[in-house]
Amino acid sequence: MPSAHVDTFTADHLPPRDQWPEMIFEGPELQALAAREQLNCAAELLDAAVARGWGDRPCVVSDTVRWTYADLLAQSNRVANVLVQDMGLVPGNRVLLRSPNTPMMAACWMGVVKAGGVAVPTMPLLRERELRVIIDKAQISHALCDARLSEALTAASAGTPLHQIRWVGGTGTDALESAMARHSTDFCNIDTAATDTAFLAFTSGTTGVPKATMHFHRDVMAACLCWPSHVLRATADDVFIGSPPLAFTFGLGGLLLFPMHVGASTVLLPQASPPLLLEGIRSHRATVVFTSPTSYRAMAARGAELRGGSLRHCVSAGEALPAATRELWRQATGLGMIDGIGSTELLHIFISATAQESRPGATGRAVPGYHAQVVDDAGQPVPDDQVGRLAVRGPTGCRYMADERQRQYVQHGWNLTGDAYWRDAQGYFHYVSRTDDMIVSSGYNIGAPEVEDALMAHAAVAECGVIGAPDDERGQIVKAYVVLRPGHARDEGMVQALQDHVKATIAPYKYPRAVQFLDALPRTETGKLQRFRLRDL
Ligand code: 3UK
Repeated sequence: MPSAHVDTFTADHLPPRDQWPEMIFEGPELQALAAREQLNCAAELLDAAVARGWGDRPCVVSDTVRWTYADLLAQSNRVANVLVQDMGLVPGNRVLLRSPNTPMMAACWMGVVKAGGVAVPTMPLLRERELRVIIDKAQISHALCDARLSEALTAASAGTPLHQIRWVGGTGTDALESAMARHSTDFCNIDTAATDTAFLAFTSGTTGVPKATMHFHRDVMAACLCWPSHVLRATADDVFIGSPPLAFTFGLGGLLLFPMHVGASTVLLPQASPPLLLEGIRSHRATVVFTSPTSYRAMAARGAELRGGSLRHCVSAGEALPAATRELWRQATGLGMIDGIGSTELLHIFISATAQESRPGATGRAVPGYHAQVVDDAGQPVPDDQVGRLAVRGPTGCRYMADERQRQYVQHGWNLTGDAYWRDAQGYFHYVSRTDDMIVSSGYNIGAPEVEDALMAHAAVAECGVIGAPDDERGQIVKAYVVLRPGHARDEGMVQALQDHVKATIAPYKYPRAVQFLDALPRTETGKLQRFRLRDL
């Protein structure tokens, strides 16, 4: 396939072919996709939408902006012209994007990809040090950055290849919008190969140097054809909203790619803490929401305000959805939930279930297009009901840019997500823990999330995190860190009550022998509990 990348950096840093996962394209749509040699996913999602007659439909919306598909196309084309004509972008160059979720960020993502650039979206909260690692690793030459976030990026770019920056909302000669105003709303898309890299997603890894996952133009379209078509089944009348940043593939898919694929609109909130997300759902009459289990738990307190409202689909991912949270949400709002496990490596969700087909305690079944199995340490499938390592393959998969850890994530052609799961006879996959979060106490295997789930069903518990703490006698003991709801005392009586509650809910040997109260739990920007930081306490 003729690559359009003049700058061959991403192609040069792909993992060796024999370390790629085996890719599967099942069914007529994915087969047709696999057969296409040239493909630009931004052209596919945007130019094609307007050509299809969706030009006047609302596309990206915020509290201050309401762009149709035609508007987003015009803005993206202007961004592409600025990149190519003013900033000297050559296809294959990496372009760092740094902004909260806004319509302009959507235009930047599309503009970069239309111009054959490789988008590298980054989380707004990253600091100079973290940005520098990304700039060095991806050899970033260009950046489009929200002017309010200029400080860390300016500092991080010193002495790196990053030499071209335009500021969104800036006022100087290097402001993006004033440059855009000087350019045409027409742009001739770069005819990239389906297997040219469209964007790099850095893992929200809790330890070690961040890894860059490489996603082709084809991968973007493959993701649109799987989970959204088979599980979410949204339509052009849907209004998407949610909290994950566009720099997190959960947010990129859920809040940009998937709504555009069906001609729907998406509400981009620069800040989406639980109260702001709840307000946004109400004021924009959103029908589809993407957020984390923790956020649903927090919103449930005011869930009555959403009852009988616009919401139809509530999607939870990023962390295991505790059965208690699903139930709390149903009681508060009357709404079911779609749980789904996805990963940065696989781009989006590969095991999931509709609200109707969900089973309490299970994530769901393999999404059509993906195959999943539970394997032992040698990669051999284990019988149903037995805990092992989750292995997945399908039309997307892990490609770490120049990273030895590729051999850990991909083995025997399967993606190993690092999760312990078991499958039941109906093909539902049940989450146990991260493989390295399994607690072994007196020879018993105990998954931390199962204990958290039990604790969370107690009325006094707002949030909790469970780890294995070293113990001379038992090897490890179950230790719980608990954030109490307001009005509950942090005393011995509460410790006893929580322990008794767990013993009465799950097998008594799983109860937390140690309980410590905290004001808040350590979390990543994507909302994941950082168990390693609990271990360090
Ligand atoms: C965990 C879950 C149980 C699991 C993601 C949807 O989370 C995403 O990507 P990350 O790379 O993390 C992947 C890991 O997170 N996980 C995610 N969802 C669930 N565990 N139940 C779930 N529903 O350990 C997985 O290996 O940050 C999620 C879509 C795109 C994503 N990138």
